Amino acid sequence: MIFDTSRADLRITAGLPSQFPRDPLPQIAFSGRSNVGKSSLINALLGRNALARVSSSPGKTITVNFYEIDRKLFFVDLPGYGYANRSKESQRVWQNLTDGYFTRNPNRDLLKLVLQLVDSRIGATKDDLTMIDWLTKTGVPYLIVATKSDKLNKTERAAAEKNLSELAAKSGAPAPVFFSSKTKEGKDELLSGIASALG
Ligand SMILES: Nc1nc2c(ncn2[C@@H]2O[C@H](COP(=O)(O)OP(=O)(O)OP(=O)(O)O)[C@@H](O)[C@H]2O)c(=O)[nH]1
Ligand SMILES: [Mg+2]
Repeated sequence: MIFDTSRADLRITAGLPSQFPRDPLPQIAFSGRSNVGKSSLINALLGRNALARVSSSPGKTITVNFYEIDRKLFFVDLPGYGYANRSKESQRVWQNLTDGYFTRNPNRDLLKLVLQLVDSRIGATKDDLTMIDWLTKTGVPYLIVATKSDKLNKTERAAAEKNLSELAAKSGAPAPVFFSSKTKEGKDELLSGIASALG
């Protein structure tokens, strides 16, 4: 599918699964830890500076944000996980929304691809592994995106490539894509991965 990334708008900010859109459009979801770079990736893919809010206070907003692209598809910014100072209540809200997105989403069959973000400097955390395991088990197609690649030196890059490639191979996922919202490394590769997932 060819889509015009310059035609994009925030359509829905859902705090409850009942607010998820019913429009029969394919969805591409962005999942990962709070602060991993989900909103920055969405902005980079859409060639915008500030459509998706880049947070100075990570993990504050617990919403699922649906960006409608060219009236053809949704980019879905899922709430970040692994935020250290999260209260029990906000953990419950996160769980309800995220479980809701994957299990009670009226358009679950239109979810074509999950971009599972992992901070390339930190590597996969326990929460990332839980998410990857879960995506593998449910059979949702997903791609591991190693974010903030501009922050790695050569040695760190080689180590991150080795670790994340092994993780992807073990999980039956495609090779990870290294991405930087600063240098735009990986942007074209991700856009073509999204286009091919849309068929
Ligand atoms: N150097 C560098 N910094 C980045 C990159 N991507 C994101 N950041 C920074 O990391 C911080 C978090 O980025 P966001 O895009 O808001 O992360 P998020 O995953 O959307 O965070 P939440 O919405 O809180 O879950 C911001 O300070 C960004 O400027 C990158 O590729 N390189
Ligand atoms: Mg964000």
